Amino acid sequence: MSRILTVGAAQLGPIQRDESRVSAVARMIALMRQAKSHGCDLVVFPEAALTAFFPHWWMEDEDEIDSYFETAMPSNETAPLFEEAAKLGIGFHLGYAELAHEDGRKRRFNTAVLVDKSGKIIGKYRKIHLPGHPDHKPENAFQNLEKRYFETGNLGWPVWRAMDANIGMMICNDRRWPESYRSMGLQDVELIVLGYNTPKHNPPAPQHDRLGNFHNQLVMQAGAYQNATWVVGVAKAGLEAGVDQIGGTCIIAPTGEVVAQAVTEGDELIVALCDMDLGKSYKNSTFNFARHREPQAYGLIVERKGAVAP
Ligand code: CDT
Repeated sequence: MSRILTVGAAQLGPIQRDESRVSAVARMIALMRQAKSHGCDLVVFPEAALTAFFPHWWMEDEDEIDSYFETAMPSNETAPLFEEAAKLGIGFHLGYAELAHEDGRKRRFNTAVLVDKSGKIIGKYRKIHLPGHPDHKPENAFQNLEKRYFETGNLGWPVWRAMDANIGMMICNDRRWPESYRSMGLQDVELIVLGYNTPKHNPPAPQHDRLGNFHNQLVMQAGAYQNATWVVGVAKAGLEAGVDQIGGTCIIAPTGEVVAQAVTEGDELIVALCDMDLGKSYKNSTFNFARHREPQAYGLIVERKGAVAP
């Protein structure tokens, strides 16, 4: 008996600075209904899916910064998404900026939740690999201020048993790092879901610009194959608040092959029937970790942060 999870990847086009959360949620509800009509069990939305991607501009006013964050999930504005999910009987993954009060202080994280078919949050992940810089760089066409607006995630990479599958999450820049996938691979992950906001232009290294879509697929295909897991990567795409972002939302099998891919830079749903047992032959052979990994030789990976030349 195969375990088929029908997964929808719900790419969003741009959300402009003046677009309300209510409007963004309405767009996601439309995609969720479309996903249900295609028989989806789970629909995956992008990173920070409720607003324009505000790390692209400099802000100093605390209240203005906080206005992009959620203090509750669900909130008044996002509750309709949870209610619709419960009504339709469909799970979802949603990325958002989280303002928490922990350890006696205000903390900000780039967060995603996994919600089951009853509309209940069953998993939370906080982004670990924050790209960019904490300081203002007015010489750049736009900012990449995740290191200013977010703290490094403090929840690790848990894997949850949900919908008869082992499901994990990462967020955007995490997908470029093999450690993210392996941390979940070591928990027998079968499906990794993630959202991203990836500009076409990379101010510190414009020579990379022509490779944005290639690198997007390269890292997710490698992560899928090397850990024998499905990977679903979902973009917020198109020209948003002056920043042009890649699309390329895709669903990748444990074979490393792309099985579905978006063709626009707007709101677009793609769907795949994902057999959660497809990775088993890899996990039993080439990537039988228990038999073939050699952790005693991997010490540097956790001991050392930056590269040191010989
Ligand atoms: N949101 C996010 O993490 N974006 C980064 C920007 C590019 S840094 C090369 C990303 O990894 O796509």
